[in-house]
Amino acid sequence: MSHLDGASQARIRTVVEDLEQVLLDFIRDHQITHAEYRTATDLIIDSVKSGEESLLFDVFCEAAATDVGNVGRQGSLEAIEGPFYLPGAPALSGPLNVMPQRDDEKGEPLLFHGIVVDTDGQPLGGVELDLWHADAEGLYSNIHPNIPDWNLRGRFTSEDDGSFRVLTILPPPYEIPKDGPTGTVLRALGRHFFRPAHLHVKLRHRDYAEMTSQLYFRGGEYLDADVANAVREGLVIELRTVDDPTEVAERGLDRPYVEARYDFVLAPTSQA
Ligand code: MBD
Ligand code: FE
Repeated sequence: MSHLDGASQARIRTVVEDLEQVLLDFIRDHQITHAEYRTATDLIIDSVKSGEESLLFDVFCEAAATDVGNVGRQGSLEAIEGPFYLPGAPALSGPLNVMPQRDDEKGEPLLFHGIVVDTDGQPLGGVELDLWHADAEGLYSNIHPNIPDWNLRGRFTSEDDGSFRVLTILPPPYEIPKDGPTGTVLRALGRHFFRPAHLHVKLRHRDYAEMTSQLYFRGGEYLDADVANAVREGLVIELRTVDDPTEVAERGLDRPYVEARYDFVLAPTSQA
């Protein structure tokens, strides 16, 4: 088993040889010295070893790759996964799924709901939604310290009518780790470190292509200035504040919350 299993020999030759040529031209065009070359490779190695995972590349490049995949796509838009997805999040039980959280989890309650359909608009039950996002401090469990494992990470399933509902908290705009190598690069470029508030979600069903989305909130800070340049119009959802006591009580909640809806379209495996 190698990383390149599944890629055709022709494709590998085409893209790897072109990448090689681009980098060689780059080195000559900019007269990159050996010291600069080694600085770059050390920085890349450090960014991985220091636990930033793919952060450096995800901030600079991942959105371009998802844009390529979205051209002509039949399912909902895909979005960047970012560096902090982890498989194996706790399975929640519906119909109102509650994300794993601390007793005193900070942040406004968020009810995120919608339906999952196929490309003909038929509701799809049994779709696994794998949701993960930052806490009110902008930190991710299992990545940043002093957070219970799997906090604000959970998997749940759409109902027979395609609907899903999950109760969590509204994440804030997120400052990416700025004390590591990626931060060093961004600082040197004079850029800030913020991403707009977002939810990450993957959807899976045996008969459909797995997809990765990321949703942002209308009116939020940094929508136009995402350090990862990954916001796309179709990924921005509306937030509605629910503070009518009757409506709050009907939901079984004890304080005002915000609600957001997004409907997903899954594409068949062969023609995502
Ligand atoms: C994130 O949460 C994220 O989504 C990206 C792209 C980069 C860093 C942290
Ligand atoms: Fe994120």
